[in-house]
Amino acid sequence: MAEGLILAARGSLEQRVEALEQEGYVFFPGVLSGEEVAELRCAIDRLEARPEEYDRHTNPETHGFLNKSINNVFNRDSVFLSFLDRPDVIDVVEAAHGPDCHVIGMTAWMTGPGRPDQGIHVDWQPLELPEDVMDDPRVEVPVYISTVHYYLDDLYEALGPTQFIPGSHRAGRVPATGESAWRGVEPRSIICSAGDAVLFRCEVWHRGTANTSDRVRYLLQVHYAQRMITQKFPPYLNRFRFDPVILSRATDRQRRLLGEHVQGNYD
Ligand SMILES: O=C(O)CCC(=O)C(=O)O
Ligand SMILES: [Fe+2]
Repeated sequence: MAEGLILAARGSLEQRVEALEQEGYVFFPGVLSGEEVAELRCAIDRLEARPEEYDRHTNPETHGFLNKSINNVFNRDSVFLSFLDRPDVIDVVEAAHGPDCHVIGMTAWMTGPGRPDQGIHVDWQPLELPEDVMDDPRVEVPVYISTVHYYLDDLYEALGPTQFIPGSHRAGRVPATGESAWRGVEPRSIICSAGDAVLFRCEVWHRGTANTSDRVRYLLQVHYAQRMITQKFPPYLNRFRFDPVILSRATDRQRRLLGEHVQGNYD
């Protein structure tokens, strides 16, 4: 069984940003109340896949397991709006990506029994650098993209927790196929409680693991980036439309995170 990920809560903003930069992830215990977790799970149950928005919904009968992933759920139900800028989490995100950062996606995800292990991967490798360059303490690669996972279950090994290899963003490269450790550090499972969250940078090596339980795992992912990195709101060629009722409920900060920027370079 994989060793558990060290889930140290960091007390200050500086410590949280440092953990994201140095370890590749930062843990936020108890961000959501039990009621919020229950409300989100119900909202996720209600969502229906729209293929033109690149949603997926496969069933055990046809594909061996349930896999429902719905994109940009901030545009589906106003219950998701507050996940654009949860207190504490958003402070770390803005410190890492800059005060003009934005959301590039928000995915609600249900993974059912039979979901297999993912391969160890990075979500994006912004640049590749030789290991000896990465080892030089003067080299600090900016955090270009990060993702926060809001876990909506009490995690245990059989439910298929996410695994991270702490520090592996400093590899300066993507893992080779089948490569399952970096410098002797094995993937560690995030065994946390419903309502906890983890924010991680895109180049940390990680994976989702097999669901060998008889239950469905519920997860909300929010993806953030520096403003210069494009938002991913399909359907493309300007066919994505914000829901006017939901948008009318968004705060100024939430609107900026959704892309309402002041004019800048290239605008
Ligand atoms: O399912 C998970 O816990 C992680 C998923 C993931 O890393 C991905 O799909 O890129
Ligand atoms: Fe991933």
